[in-house]
Amino acid sequence: MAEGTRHRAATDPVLVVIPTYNERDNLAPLLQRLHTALPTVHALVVDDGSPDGTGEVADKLADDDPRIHVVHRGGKAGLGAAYIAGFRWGLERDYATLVEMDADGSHAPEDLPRVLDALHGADLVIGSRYVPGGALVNWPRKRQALSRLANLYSRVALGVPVNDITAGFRAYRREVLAGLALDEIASQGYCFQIDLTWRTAEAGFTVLEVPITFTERELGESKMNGSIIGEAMVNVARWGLHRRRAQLRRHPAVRDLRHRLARR
Ligand SMILES: Nc1nc2c(ncn2[C@@H]2O[C@H](COP(=O)(O)OP(=O)(O)O)[C@@H](O)[C@H]2O)c(=O)[nH]1
Ligand SMILES: [Mg+2]
Repeated sequence: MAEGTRHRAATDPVLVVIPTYNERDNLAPLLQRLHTALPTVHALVVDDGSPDGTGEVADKLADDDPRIHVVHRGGKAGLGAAYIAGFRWGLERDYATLVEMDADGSHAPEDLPRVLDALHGADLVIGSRYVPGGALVNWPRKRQALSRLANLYSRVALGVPVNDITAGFRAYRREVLAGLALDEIASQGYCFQIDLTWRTAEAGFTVLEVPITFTERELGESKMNGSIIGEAMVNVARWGLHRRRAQLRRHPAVRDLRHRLARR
């Protein structure tokens, strides 16, 4: 299909997938803000059996509002697994656009209309902290440094020209996710965002970044930890090596050498 035709395809209806683990006090205000900004979008809360009762809060909200849906999963299995479950749920239904958004208020629903508008000219739109106009509010210095480093490391290893590859506020056209082998994606933590961005770009889809303001949560706790960072470092290095090896194999001098050796 021609680029232009594909990009004029409908982006409605929209499903906003919201993974939750212990976000009891954040969920209702967030959904309220979301539906004030965009009254027609649907939200899917994917809760991993939060001990604080977030799942029950979500069920109550869903009982009163047909735009809110809930998937309950057995136990904490990571952000990546929760998103994949949410994407599958959305792909089985007729949603044209699937959005990723945190439950803790870091991603402002008020920024989402701009993200969705940009999807008319792209296949994946990333709400980016690191393009002109993007901003960080109250994010600890340590987290900022880690995030910058993760982006630099990923860009060097993978060669994907994206400024905020770990960003978790994004909108995908359904064709992108339907075309990716979701079964193969094992990344659990923030590495999941890098993994999906890299696969999307490799598949030839258009990725666009629009500036957003990321605000640190006021309630509840972050689930970021050392093993999440370790997973990202190891996986990105592995993908980077695969990429370099494939590039090398395609190099004319290497191809020539392989032919000569094969003839011997
Ligand atoms: N379902 C589910 N959600 C998770 C899990 N880990 C994190 N989340 C959610 O993912 C979002 C981002 O996590 P957060 O802890 O705020 O990470 P941070 O913003 O990088 O500090 C929040 O909505 C969390 O509740 C998990 O294992 N399962
Ligand atoms: Mg957060």
